[in-house]
Amino acid sequence: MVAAIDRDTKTVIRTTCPRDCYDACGIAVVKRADGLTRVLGDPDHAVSRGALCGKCAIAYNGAFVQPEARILSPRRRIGPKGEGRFVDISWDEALAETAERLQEIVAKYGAETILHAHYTGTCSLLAGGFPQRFLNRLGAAEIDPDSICNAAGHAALGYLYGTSSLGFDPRTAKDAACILVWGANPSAAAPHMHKYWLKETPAKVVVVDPVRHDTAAGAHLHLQPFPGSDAALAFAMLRVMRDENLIDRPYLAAHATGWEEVEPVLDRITLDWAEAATGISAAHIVEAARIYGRGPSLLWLGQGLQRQAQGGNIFRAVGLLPAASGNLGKAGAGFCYLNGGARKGLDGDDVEGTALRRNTKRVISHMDLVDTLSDAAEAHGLITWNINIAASNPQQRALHQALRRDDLFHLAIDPFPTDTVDFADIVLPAATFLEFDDIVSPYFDLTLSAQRAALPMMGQSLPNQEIFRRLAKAMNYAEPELHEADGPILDRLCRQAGLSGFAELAEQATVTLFRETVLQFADGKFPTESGRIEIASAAAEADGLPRVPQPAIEARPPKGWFRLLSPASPWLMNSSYFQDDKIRAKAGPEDLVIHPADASTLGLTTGVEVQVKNDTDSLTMRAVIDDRIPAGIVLAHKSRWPKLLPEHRNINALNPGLRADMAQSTAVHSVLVQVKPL
Ligand SMILES: Nc1nc2c(c(=O)[nH]1)N[C@H]1C(S)=C(S)[C@@H](COP(=O)(O)OP(=O)(O)OC[C@H]3O[C@@H](n4cnc5c(=O)[nH]c(N)nc54)[C@H](O)[C@@H]3O)O[C@H]1N2
Ligand SMILES: Nc1nc2c(c(=O)[nH]1)N[C@H]1C(S)=C(S)[C@@H](COP(=O)(O)OP(=O)(O)OC[C@H]3O[C@@H](n4cnc5c(=O)[nH]c(N)nc54)[C@H](O)[C@@H]3O)O[C@H]1N2
Ligand code: SF4
Ligand SMILES: [Mo]
Repeated sequence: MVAAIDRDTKTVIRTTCPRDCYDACGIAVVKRADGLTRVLGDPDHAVSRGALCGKCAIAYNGAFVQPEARILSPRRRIGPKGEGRFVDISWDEALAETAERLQEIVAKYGAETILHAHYTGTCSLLAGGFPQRFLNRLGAAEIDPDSICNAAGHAALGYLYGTSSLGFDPRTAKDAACILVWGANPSAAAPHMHKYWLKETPAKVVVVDPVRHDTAAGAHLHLQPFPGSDAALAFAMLRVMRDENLIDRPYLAAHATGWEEVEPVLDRITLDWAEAATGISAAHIVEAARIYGRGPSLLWLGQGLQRQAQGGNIFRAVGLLPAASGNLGKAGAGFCYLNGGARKGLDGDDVEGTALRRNTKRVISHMDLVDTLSDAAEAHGLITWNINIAASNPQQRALHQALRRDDLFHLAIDPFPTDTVDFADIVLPAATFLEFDDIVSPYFDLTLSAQRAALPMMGQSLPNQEIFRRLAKAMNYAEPELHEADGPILDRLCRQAGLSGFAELAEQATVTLFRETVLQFADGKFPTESGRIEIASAAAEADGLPRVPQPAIEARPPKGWFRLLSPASPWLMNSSYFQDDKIRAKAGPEDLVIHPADASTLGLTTGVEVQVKNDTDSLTMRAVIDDRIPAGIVLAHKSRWPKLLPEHRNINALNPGLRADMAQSTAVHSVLVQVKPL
């Protein structure tokens, strides 16, 4: 095993990357005879094949293992909020002080005035889930995690298919004639799927994305819609498919309800209209519809696609394609938003202690975080863990202002001194994934992987789950679930997935849970109210939404305005890794990509500084003139650390907190800005 690594290798520990990433790479932590440790891709892992992505290859051998980059001890704030001045204190002091402050808030104002925000810091099952046991018992109000990322898409697929987390099995790509990647950028967000999965399939790859990113550039066909116009494209493709007899009427009759309410709409759809609405040529629309409609076809539903003002409707419209063409329930067919743990048998409610939940009423969208936090009556406490809201969230300037409230008790838990940490009253040092055992359930493929303790915990840091066990003790909570050790939970999870226990998973590093390729919805059953695909949805209607998806498009920006897209950077994981010097060198200055036609109107050349502004804020950025985006759009990458930027704010300063049409979810890709030379 791992013989290829190095002759001087002393020991190799096989573990797994737990980032919020489709790939879930196998990792080999190699301890060499000369005492050096390297964190490398596991050559025996089917996805990573011996190499991590560029960002993790740097950060896991950089900031993650550098004591000077980490928080090594509990801390108490001594300076004004936001300045990041702290003194080290002991665990006992930190826990006692935290418990006292939380108890006081519970007694005076109620536990629901303690907000807690968490998300993608680590997606391993214990470090990502176990803290919820404590927070459920406490009765804190959760800031809905998915509302900053993908909640609109979940809601839309919920109406249509009854689930958003039973995706296709990627192994069926060998049987596909087409893979349609719609609003995702695998070349940045799933680099190994880009490099291997999409290259090794016999299928034609079709990409729908306003940006000609590397996956789009390498595709058989790339359609470049204007953002927010994808529902028009989906309806135009359905129209072509109908005209060419590619609608699978027997499949619809057997498995769907409401097609008859969509079909008359197709009569009004013309290619001329779709061309004008989307900016895509009629010839390309026809070609895409033919390739997809003939199938068998896989549809990868990206998260960028639904971060729009009409993102939910767009998802319902694009989600019609598999149903209408019968691209479900057979080899080489299906769609994937993500694959949840439940389909692998994992009991998330057990890990998260859902039964302990005391506050069932108050869930707050990230889009309402600033308003809630700014109101002294609404929020008395804030617990941030696995998240860097000061970098990732909208309304950045107002959020930082709200975080400065002296009457807000803020506990932050992170391995690194982020902008969010700088606002906290008490900081607790989290260990990283390299330092404790856990389980990773990849959200693209149907495997399960072990995360192993490969290095000692740095300083006094502890895994999230141990931190929350200690908090439970400090609060005198007696429920045994709050004190359950890791071992039994890890074993239980493994047994739920059909293994004998964690030892078996650790031994194998990654386990393929289903021997045969799983066919999505092979039984023709859908977990909707009717058990069928609900093209016409009473549930949507009851929520004040149209019964059926609409061929609607967002208005183009007014003259002088641009649509700002700010998707994932290949060099960052959300805001993570920006503190690493080598990563910052790779990521370069804060660039704003502008189309040559717009640049010429504005008199801009590459390298000049521009002011990017709207009613929410303004930023200074460096113009890069490039035609990988259509005119009318500007492109920047999300989430650098504000405090490491000259203006102490990042691209999220420009997001007013726009929301999609479903689930109070973010519409970050609908933000409009003006651009001027400085
Ligand atoms: N402009 C713009 N903004 C966006 C987006 C966009 O497309 N455009 N995308 C949005 C999306 S999709 C998302 S998901 C959010 C993500 O936003 P966040 O969830 O805030 O992601 P990160 O910024 O990586 O912050 C995760 C934090 O967890 C910490 N961490 C890592 N491991 C551990 C651990 O084991 N324990 C603890 N306690 N902490 C740990 C990391 O150090 C880091 O500070 O950002 C959103 N922001
Ligand atoms: N390197 C890296 N990888 C990551 C992350 C990261 O920050 N960095 N973040 C992780 C997280 S939290 C998430 S949620 C995933 C997200 O990964 P993806 O699902 O790939 O989502 P994004 O990168 O946000 O955006 C994907 C694409 O959506 C496109 N897009 C924007 N608006 C529209 C539109 O109106 N129509 C269409 N068709 N396309 C549109 C953008 O141009 C972009 O290329 O990636 C994960 N992986
Ligand atoms: S972030 Fe993704 S691509 Fe990079 S090492 Fe982790 S799993 Fe692999
Ligand atoms: Mo995300």
